This record gives sequence, structure tokens and C-alpha cells, in this order.
Amino acid sequence: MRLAPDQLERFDSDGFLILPELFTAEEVGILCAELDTLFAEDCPQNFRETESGDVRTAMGLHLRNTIYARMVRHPRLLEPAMQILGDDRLYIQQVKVNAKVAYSGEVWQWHYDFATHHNEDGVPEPLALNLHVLLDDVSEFNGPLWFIPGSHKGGPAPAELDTTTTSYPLWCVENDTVSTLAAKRGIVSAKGPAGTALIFGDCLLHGSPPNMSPWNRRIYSLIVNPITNAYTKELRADHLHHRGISPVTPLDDDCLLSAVAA
Ligand SMILES: O=C(O)CCC(=O)C(=O)O
Repeated sequence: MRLAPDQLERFDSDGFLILPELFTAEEVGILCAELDTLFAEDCPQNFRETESGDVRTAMGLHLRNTIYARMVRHPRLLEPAMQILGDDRLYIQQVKVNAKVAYSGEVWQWHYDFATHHNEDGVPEPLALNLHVLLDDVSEFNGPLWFIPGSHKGGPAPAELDTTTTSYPLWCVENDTVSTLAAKRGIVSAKGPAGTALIFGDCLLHGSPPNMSPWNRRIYSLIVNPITNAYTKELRADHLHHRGISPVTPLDDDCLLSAVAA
């Protein structure tokens, strides 16, 4: 799948793209059908919310499940990523589903991913792309991602490691920085029906509010990074930044459907 020139221009100017209907309801159903079993596992790859104990994020999914082993090679995500980066030698850096359970899903503080990738993993440049697929309908109510358009343009903002706000340690940006960046172009809420995809870059400032609605919110996230820009530190566990840096190759477009037909 190729992005159109106007989509590439928008990605450059905004730092993100929202692609409605990239995946069908049937494909989303195939991905969701695996989650109860994966979330029930008691393993370090499943981070649970501090208060409720519900899964907040389930990582390393392509190494735990055959459907997600296909999903990391889905051409509708990989080909646009290769096009944006002008590089077809990308490795799989991180694979997860972030869940925000109704009433109890907690905040993701304001951050940009490169702060973690650089400080924890020694990734040299902010080239990695975060490729999301909404697995539930996401509205203003159930904890959508919030993006600050254009916030990537100034490069990496000052960030500090926050190990206390939630169960997941995150390099976060201070409110003053958020206010300055949001004053320029506001905040966009990344909403859409299940199957919508989001693509955003490593310096884009983003976060998401708690889910106090009656509706669950699950989002698949694949982070890919050029092999030439790989990690230089191995401090974090493999599921936080995968060590295998062989190039990921796209499968056929029907790779999810053929998995269940087989
Ligand atoms: O799932 C969320 O709400 C936040 C996800 C996020 O910040 C990320 O993938 O970097």
C-alpha cells in the first residue's frame, strides 16, 4: 500500500496520519479473538494497572502468538512505514496491545517515544515510527490518543523519567513544554472506528487520558526502526526493545484472513 503525496505532506507537517478503515471488521475480529488468552497470562510482558490489576499493555505479542507474528509483517502497515522512511530495511522494535479497560484504564502521560528510545536504548536518531490500529471504536470518551500537531518540528523536547504515575515507566514532558507546543496548533484527538490506523513519528508529543467511560479501548501498536538506526544499549528487556535486527518483510495483504482459513 502506498501513501498519496498529500498524505506524505501531512505526515511531514503534522507528525502523524489517521487512516480510517485500513483494516476490516473481520481482520480486527481476528486480532481481538487472541487477546483474552494473551491478557490472562501472568508474565513480565503483561503490565497491569496499579489500581485495578487489568492489563495496561501486553508486549512481545509476535513472539507469543501466531496471528500477531503475521500482524507485524502486515503490508498495510509496513509499506507506508518503508515509504515514509525511504528505507525497506526496518526491524521490529516493539509490539504490543495497549488496553484501557472501561472505568479503570489509566492515563498515558504527555511524552514522545524518542525520549525513551534514546535515553534507555541508545537509539541515535528519532526515526522510529509507531504504527497503531484501533481494535475498538475510539471516541472522545474512552481514552483516545491526543496528538500535538507539529510538535515534532522542534526536535526532542526536554524529558524526565516518570516511574511513579503508572505501572509503566515513561520519559515524560513537563506541562510548560506541552503548553508552549499546544499553543501553536492545538491538540488533535485520534478518534475513529475500529480498524482505523494511526502512524506517528518518534518526536511527536502525545498522551491519552484515563478511560472513565463504560467502553473498553484496545489499540495495537507496532514500532519499527531502520536497522541503520538500531539500539546501542541493551538495558531494557527484549519485549521493551527487541534485539533481533533482521529486516522485516511484508506478507501478502490477506495474511490475517488466510491464517484463520488455513
Ligand atoms: O495507548 C495509549 O493511549 C498511549 C500509547 C502511546 O503513548 C504509545 O504507543 O507511545
